[in-house]
Amino acid sequence: MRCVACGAVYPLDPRMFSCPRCGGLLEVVAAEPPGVSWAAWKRRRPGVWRYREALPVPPGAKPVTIGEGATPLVDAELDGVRARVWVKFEGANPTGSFKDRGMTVGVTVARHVGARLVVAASTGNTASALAAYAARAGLRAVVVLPRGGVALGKLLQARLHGAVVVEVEGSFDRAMGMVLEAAREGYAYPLNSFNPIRLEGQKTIAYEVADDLGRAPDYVVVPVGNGGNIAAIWKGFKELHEWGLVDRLPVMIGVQAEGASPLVKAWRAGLREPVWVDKPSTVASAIRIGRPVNWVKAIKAVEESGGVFVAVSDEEILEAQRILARRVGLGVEPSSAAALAGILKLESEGFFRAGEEVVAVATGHALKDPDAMAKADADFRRASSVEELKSLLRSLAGAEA
Ligand code: AN7
Repeated sequence: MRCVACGAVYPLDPRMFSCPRCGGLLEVVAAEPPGVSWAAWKRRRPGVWRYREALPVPPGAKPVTIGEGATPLVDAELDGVRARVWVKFEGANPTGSFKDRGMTVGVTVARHVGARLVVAASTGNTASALAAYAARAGLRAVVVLPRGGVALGKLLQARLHGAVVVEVEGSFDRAMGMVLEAAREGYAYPLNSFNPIRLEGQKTIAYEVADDLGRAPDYVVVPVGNGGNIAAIWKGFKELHEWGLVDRLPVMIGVQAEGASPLVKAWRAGLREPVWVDKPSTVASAIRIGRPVNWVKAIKAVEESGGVFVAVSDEEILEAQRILARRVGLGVEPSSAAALAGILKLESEGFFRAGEEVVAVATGHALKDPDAMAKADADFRRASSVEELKSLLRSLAGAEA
């Protein structure tokens, strides 16, 4: 493990969550797996564990898996957009978000090192993923959530899988602060993204995109909350590049909602540290985060790759959600739609060249957030007889013609 702040290097320790020397964030340094090639990997079933040599899992550990990863990479075929937009639909994971990739690895390691009780603060998706993987592993899960700040589907999912759900007053950032302190004092094994082992699972988004396309795309666009995912994906591409499995690197673009955009604010001001947002506010509740714990890694990913951070409004997010639902056929939650909103904004500024390949990481499923769907459109028709139904069908067929 290496400290991203001071560079100190340590042996892999799944119970070390910050640098003992300076308190900085740690990352796992993955050695080149011997004998690895696309051909060898492609002989295995697709999914996170196809790439197991590149994951920090001890040989004796039995994977806690529910079939995560292997999500579709969909050609969006968007008219009027010069770039070629692909959507990596992470909503197709077992609990409906990319968090499953991190949890399959994180919970596997937690169980292997003897953890009985696991904990995470969450805006919702981490909570539902942790709940499901802990259930699968036979561990007790506690999730700490901002009261009133979590989409209904995620909240109930966490309970469905049997996690203890703790609601706290205030924002996600307060919940995260509480979990950090309790975890540091050893009360439970934490599976938030300050745990670098979880992020190792999430880097497989990069592996799968390269596996499917046969190359790295020009750009990868990621909605950013805590900043763990964009850092994990960048790390994944860098490893593939180091190991000769892709011949170039993509440019990473981080998208935040205007009302919760500490990293965009910093970026615009030319700072390389975030400008904390005390009361983050956006329709995209998953990324309603004002103090991203992985800010160092997220800024590094964007900077090293030559990318940018962009902010999008709630209206732009909901419009992108509508486009994905009604033109592409993909139902994504608002936070995920932020990726396409960012692409459309950059496209309107002439950012992309014709034919450039852009992958939008659609992080979570629309079903997670029924209230957002209701707000987007809850216009229902009624028919009290078959005659009324026929008349409606006639008028619709007429409108078609
Ligand atoms: C759908 O579940 O932070 O930048 O606690 O659920 O790695 O934080 C969720 C984050 C994007 C941002 N899209 O990823 C949580 C949580 C969706 C998300 C993000 C989240 P990071």
